[in-house]
Amino acid sequence: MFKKILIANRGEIAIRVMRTCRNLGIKTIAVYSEADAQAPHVKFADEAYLIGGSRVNESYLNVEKIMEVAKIYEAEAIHPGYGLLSENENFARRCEQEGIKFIGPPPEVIAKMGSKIESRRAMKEAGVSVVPGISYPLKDAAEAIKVASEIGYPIMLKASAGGGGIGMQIVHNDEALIKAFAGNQKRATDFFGDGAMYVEKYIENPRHIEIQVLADEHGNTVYLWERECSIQRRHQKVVEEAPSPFLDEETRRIMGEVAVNATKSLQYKNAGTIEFLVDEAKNFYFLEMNTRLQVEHPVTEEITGLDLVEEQLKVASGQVLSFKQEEIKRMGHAIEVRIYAEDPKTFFPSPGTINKLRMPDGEGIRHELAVEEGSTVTPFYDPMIAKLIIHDSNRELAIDRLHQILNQYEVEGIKTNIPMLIQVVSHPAFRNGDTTTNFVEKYLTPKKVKKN
Ligand code: MV4
Repeated sequence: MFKKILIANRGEIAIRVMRTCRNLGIKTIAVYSEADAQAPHVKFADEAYLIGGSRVNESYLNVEKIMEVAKIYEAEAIHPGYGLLSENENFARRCEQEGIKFIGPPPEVIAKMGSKIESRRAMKEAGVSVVPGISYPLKDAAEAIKVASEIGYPIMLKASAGGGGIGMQIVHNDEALIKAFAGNQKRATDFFGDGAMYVEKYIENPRHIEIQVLADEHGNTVYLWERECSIQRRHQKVVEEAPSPFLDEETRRIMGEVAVNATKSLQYKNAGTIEFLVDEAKNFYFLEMNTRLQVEHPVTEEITGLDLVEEQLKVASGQVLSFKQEEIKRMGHAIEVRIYAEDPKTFFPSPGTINKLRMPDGEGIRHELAVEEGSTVTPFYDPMIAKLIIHDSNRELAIDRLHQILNQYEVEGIKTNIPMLIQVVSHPAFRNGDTTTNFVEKYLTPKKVKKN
């Protein structure tokens, strides 16, 4: 096992990774920006080094500076957390070249999964069902129209380098497709430096269900059940839970086995997630593979009793997976909500100083905090300030507890999305498991009322 690692991240995930390191006796190096001089992750680490200005390009994305710190202070490995450099193949390769272990999959796999077209092709080859569509870049709008006529409208025009809903459009007819083509290509080029696009059949009312996989460096791969993350707002996840209230045992097992086979065929290593769209008839289609530890990993930890960061560290240091598929537990139900510093009316970030932060503790209640009382939320970074994870013996009880605890949260100085979270978890549709990707639109968006 490693003796000392660097955590190339900030906020709750940096602290989360360091907590496991501390349990395992691994020394931690934090890096931080000027804005983060007083941040909790800096205080929590064994050593911490300033790497640049407040903007991420000057600090948390500053590869040269991070590598310099890693080498001088003798980090054996780097954990990238999520976001930032976590899915940057060049960073992973650079670590490899410097003889520092990147805690994640090999750079070639990161690159392949970063291209939606290539990942579709790889998954198809591995026998995974993908959404009907094409797995090569479109030449022009005329070709797009030809493909659309074959698969039938509505379709989705997607950027191969896309993410977070950018470079993605639903299209209902030829005329709209001609319009969408040029605009979407420009957007993709502006955002990702890559205008390559492809077409998929549009799946209506889908659920987003993802399978957690874990692979060691000796060919052993397992799946750690699923997470359902269908409830999102503008491609930002709001609620994540495990198990999915929608899946039956048979579909669950098949999805897990498909995910493991795909992971093996990619020669994937470390923790990863295979995302599926699941339609109303429970057909599932590969969507994307995330080559990192995800924000919502705690719900998987709660139901399996595993520590995913510990497993990542073990396999990255060359250890063999210590359990078999049949030994993986599935206990009760876990739900995570993300607490953001945002104005509940406008949904814009709400920067400021957190004067008060109180929340109940207890059995089955887990907080992953990015801040503490007195912390300042700045406009430089993601405004997520905490995650609340509830684990109970079944979904009904977990929802009841979650509702109660959200009501007891006391946050002063900034606005938060807690009112919106309470609306979701107290909604009868949520309790009924009607957790499709349209949830927020369908149940929480106020309808315009006509006045007489
Ligand atoms: C889709 C889809 C329906 N059909 N693809 C959204 C983010 C990006 N990663 C893929 N997304 C979608 N792709 C086809 N062919 C619907 C979505 C989608 C969605 C997916 C998962 C969770 C929430 C979503 C909200 C809107 C649209």
